[in-house]
Amino acid sequence: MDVQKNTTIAALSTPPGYAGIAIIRLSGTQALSIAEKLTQDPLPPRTANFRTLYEDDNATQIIDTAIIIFFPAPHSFTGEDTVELQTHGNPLIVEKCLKRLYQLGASIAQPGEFSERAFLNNKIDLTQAEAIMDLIHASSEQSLKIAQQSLQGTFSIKINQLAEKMLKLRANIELSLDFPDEEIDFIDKSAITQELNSLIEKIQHLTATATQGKTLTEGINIVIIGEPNVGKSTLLNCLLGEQRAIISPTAGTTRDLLNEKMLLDGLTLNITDTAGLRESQDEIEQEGIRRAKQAIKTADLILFMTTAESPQDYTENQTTPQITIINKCDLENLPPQDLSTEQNHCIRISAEQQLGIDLLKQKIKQIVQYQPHQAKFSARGRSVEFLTQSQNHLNEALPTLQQQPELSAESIKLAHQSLQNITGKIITDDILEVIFREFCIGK
Ligand SMILES: Nc1nc2c(ncn2[C@@H]2O[C@H](COP(=O)(O)OP(=O)(O)OP(=O)(O)O)[C@@H](O)[C@H]2O)c(=O)[nH]1
Ligand SMILES: [Mg+2]
Repeated sequence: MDVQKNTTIAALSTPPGYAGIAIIRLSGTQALSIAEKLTQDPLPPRTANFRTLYEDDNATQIIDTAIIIFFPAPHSFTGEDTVELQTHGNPLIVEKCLKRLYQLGASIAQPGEFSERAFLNNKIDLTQAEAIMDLIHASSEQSLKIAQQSLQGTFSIKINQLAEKMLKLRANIELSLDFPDEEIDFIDKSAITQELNSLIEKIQHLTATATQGKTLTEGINIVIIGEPNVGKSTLLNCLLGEQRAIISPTAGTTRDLLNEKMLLDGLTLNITDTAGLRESQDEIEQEGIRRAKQAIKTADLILFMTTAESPQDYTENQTTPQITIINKCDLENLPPQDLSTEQNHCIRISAEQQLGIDLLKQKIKQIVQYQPHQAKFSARGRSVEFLTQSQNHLNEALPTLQQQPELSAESIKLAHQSLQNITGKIITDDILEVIFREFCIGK
């Protein structure tokens, strides 16, 4: 871990730019002494201290006046001594102030380093750290609400309760291994089987709830693909309700990937419009097609577009859910319609005339099984993967329980470890690095 606990970090925590105030945060063992050198005046704790900030040791050059609050460890966000400086919101003042803080011994904070320190000092666990990010970036009422829940620990509590039950169950099984020949049956095997089944049921339920939380928190990645000129960009514009992409009757108009977000009943759709797929000699278009194929790989849902005049199939994708969209129904005088079968999702629309768009939206919600009321807390894909992994280990524990209980105990141990990855009780430095560096500076 590159976080050295003895360093004191400083960064602007409010957005850069012009504003009423700007908040600069300092955290670490030197936070107070550095801040007192900046003000040349003592700073009593937990008080709104009105002070002058100086550029030099002689207190001749004034940077600004500010409200300064000192939060002594461990009662601060990071768990370390923390000082918050509320200066006037001018980027020049902020720059001068930070420059002076760095001169006095503070280091430049990495993105997410304040939250990382809060995690390392056990002020929050990993799901709560992620919830802070989700809270800041929530784009709908519902996603805001569930991020608040996770920040307050709703998700962590459920994980910890399950983890506790797993530990107990494993201990019971191991107890039976230690006394195999005892007359007293230390464990009632049927009770243990029952307990394991109940755990499996609970984890299934939690995975389902977490998946809803993940869908609401992260949104879903939708990629629009198809041959040139079928109306992909027209559909993007129609969904967004604005003329975002260039539309033209010339085949091969779009080359770059166009990413846009929209909300569908509180659900964030990250939509990508792509270059039309065809054999091309044009180098730029070839690159566009390469990028389109790359985007397909990370999609949660593919919208394959074709036309009512000559409907085509797209069978290259076998893994990601797909909706075939038959566009330009107006040209054939056909009504918009849901043409889905058991095997295929298919909607006929006219993107230009805006016909059938609601059918498409319904279909999207159906495919991602969007049930916002079932989302109780925010969650990340990472957590859902570990929950699934944990569930798989529990399932493995069931068949061996009677004959080889030691194998069951081992599977339950692995299931327990998967859960600990979610809250960060076991975590490697490189994973932490990935999680926290996605935060913004000053958070
Ligand atoms: N009649 C009719 N025309 C449409 C419809 N949707 C799109 N078009 C027209 O089809 C042409 C191509 O539309 P685009 O949205 O640029 O198609 P695209 O699939 O993005 O094409 P590329 O970017 O070249 O791959 C334009 O002239 C649109 O006005 C539709 O529903 N009905
Ligand atoms: Mg286009």
